[in-house]
Amino acid sequence: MYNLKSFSMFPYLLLVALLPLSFAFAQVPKTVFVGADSIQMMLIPAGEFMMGDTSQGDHYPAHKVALDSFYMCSYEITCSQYQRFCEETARQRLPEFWRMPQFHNGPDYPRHPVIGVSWADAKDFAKWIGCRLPTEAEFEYAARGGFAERRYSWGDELNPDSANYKSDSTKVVGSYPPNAFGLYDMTGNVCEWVQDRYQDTYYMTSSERNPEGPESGRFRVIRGGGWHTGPGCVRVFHRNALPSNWQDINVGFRCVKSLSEK
Ligand SMILES: [Ca+2]
Repeated sequence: MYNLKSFSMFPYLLLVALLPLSFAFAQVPKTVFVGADSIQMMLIPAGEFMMGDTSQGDHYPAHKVALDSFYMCSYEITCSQYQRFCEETARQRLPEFWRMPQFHNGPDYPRHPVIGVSWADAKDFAKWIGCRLPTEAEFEYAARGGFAERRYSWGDELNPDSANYKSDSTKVVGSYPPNAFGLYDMTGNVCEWVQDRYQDTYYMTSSERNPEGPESGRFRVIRGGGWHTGPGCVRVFHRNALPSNWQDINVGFRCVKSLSEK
């Protein structure tokens, strides 16, 4: 039974109980750097959002998803970062379209996003820097930048000044303004491989918490639209997919890291 003395102690006990929790959050930096090239990653806070859209398509139905916090690369992985990976791991296979100037891919374009990499290439790079590919849900949540029910990362109107799409080539990463999470080119420049397999009806059965995609399927999801895609593909909920061994002029990637991963 509580007496007056124990009741008066309650605020102090609560403070003592919460201190470790607040201390833990205070220790989480907003920005971290990974790999030999000190690749910048931003903290994406845990939260819930409505994934998908109410219109017809494989992005239907819109459904609630809850995600844990994670770090995500501020920029798409560049040619120079991928070249270093190939050199330091003695990788036998370079990307497709490497040293082809018309695609701005290779050592002459160090700050352009690397293209011509397969899903496995992207996954290997991510592992090399102690990271992984984002899940499809993590990508859409991060691309929305905390904004719900928007058609594009920047709002509801298509704006060619906000992203590189339907153009002649990739551009130097970060050429357009970042979104509200401090991430660049989540829309456009290159489509980006994510971890999940593709299934057009997956949203009908997707789990609500930290979904990781269907368990089978030959195709892997690509997200965000790229320089070589039209306006429909830059919608923030738009889904697309390719065979996992495909190497494309319009597809690159970026990485994420869970807070629990060292
Ligand atoms: Ca992109």
